[in-house]
Amino acid sequence: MTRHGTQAAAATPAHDSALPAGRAGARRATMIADVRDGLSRKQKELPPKYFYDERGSKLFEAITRLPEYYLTRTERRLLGRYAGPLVRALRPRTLVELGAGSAAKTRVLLDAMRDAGCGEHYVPVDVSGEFLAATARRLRAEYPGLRVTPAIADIAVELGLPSNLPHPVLFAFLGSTIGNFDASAAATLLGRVRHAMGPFDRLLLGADLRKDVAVVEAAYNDAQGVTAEFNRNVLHVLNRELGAEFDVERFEHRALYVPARHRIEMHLVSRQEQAVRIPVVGRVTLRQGESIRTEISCKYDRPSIARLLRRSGLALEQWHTDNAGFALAVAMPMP
Ligand code: AVJ
Repeated sequence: MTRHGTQAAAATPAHDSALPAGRAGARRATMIADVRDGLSRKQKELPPKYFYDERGSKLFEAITRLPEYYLTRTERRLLGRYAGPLVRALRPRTLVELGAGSAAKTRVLLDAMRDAGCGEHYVPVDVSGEFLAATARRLRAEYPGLRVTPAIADIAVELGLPSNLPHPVLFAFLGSTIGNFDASAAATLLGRVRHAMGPFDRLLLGADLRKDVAVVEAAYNDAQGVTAEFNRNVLHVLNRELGAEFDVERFEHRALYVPARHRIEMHLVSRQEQAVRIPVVGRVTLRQGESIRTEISCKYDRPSIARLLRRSGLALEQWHTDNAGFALAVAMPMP
């Protein structure tokens, strides 16, 4: 698996060959704390950020191309229509993208900036360091005049932005990733963005909207089972990175809409009573039918987005939507 020589392999865990020992150690410590905390709750939980190792990132890419998963293609259509006018009005010198992933939609914004003759600096922020490095390399080749400064950070904790970014900055938080955070965590996160903003900076936020429950549930229960594999991938990640002993086949994918909370929840349901050994963390037992919640994906409407922004010190300035039920919001800092 690793391309390290034996010496390096002895110094750093084999699974983290692309990362320096310090960062790998920090990721491991955070993961242990997250797993210990999450799996000791009454409703067991694991944070969705651990889906995204290389395999998980590829599975997510495959999800975005599924017929049932309307979010990505709807957002891209909206971006195609509104990125140009937004960029021409704002003339951003820097684009900061939170949760950048493979930056597929980023090109729409970068192209608009290039066409308007205004973008100098691109800062993709993501937890997945491997993916980020590959993305940065590709974009540097595609946009020769562009400075690309990737920031590896868990945006739930900090944004990890370089200091002295040239303003105006356009912050983009796309894909409805905001939906992975409950209301208070989302306000904290957007408050962090607000804190980094100057008066002429803007936030472009992609948000999935409330709609027919069957349509939303189908998007998270695709016929090909890609989402199920994506969901179970978090167990593969814990097995590899912590030496956990999850038998992945003993867990079933479930995604259901919880109307009272306006959100999809993804769970891994234990097919049988079982005990799972996780080194350092300990032994975790599950009853038959007991689940681990692996993700929430909140759905919004205009008032709930306006409220969330207000709680974060931001004001809703523009709202663009279409009939597929996805929205692009533009927010400005409240003075
Ligand atoms: C990347 C968090 C926006 O919640 O729709 C896709 C992740 N989970 N299918 C989402 C996801 C299951 C996705 N986000």
